[in-house]
Amino acid sequence: MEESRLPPGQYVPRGRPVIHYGRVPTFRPERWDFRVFGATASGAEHRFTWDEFAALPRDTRISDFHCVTKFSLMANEWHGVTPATIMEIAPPDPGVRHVMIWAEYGYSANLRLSDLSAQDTLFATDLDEKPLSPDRGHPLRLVVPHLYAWKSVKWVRGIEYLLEDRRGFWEERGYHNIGDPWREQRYSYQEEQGEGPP
Ligand SMILES: Nc1nc2c(c(=O)[nH]1)N[C@H]1C(S)=C(S)[C@@H](COP(=O)(O)O)O[C@H]1N2
Ligand SMILES: [Mo]
Repeated sequence: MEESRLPPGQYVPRGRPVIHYGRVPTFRPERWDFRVFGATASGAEHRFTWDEFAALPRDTRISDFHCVTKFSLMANEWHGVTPATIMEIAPPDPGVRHVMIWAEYGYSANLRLSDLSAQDTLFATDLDEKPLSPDRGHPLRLVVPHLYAWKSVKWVRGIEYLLEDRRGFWEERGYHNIGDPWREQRYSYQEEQGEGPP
């Protein structure tokens, strides 16, 4: 049932809001790359060109997502590349527990490695059987449905493997380091011991 699928304090709006900070970037395939860097297992950075990324195997995930401003978008069909596929090609050092997801213009969001490798998390190229529109993150966005949607980074360009947790763009500006909507982890003042960087 719809209600049991809605985290506390959330509502389903009319229409499908688009929300982000700053401008919509222009996609230039010849300049685009996806970098996996930081504490990789090999110590080297792995770089995918757009053609390489587009040739990776695909999966589909159906999920809801929840913005901290309280609207939720239900039953989105995302199609794209699983983090597991990328992590097989460019694995993290065994000491890695956190990642920073990087996007155009320096937008970022930090995640626990376990959130990145969760079953429902996907690097999406398509929404509801169509390529992402520019304002929804074309050509690639991360979708982390089990965390507030600021973690679902649009126009994503890379993963940085971290040996120590660090706050991303909104996490530095007063939002919760973890952001679990089922526990209403909206703001950093709610963080308990161990939920934020040391
Ligand atoms: N690069 C980038 N990704 C972003 C944002 C942003 O400002 N920049 N905003 C986030 C927020 S707060 C939300 S609610 C969702 C909104 O996704 P939508 O526009 O597809 O609804 O994108 C997230 N991803
Ligand atoms: Mo949001």
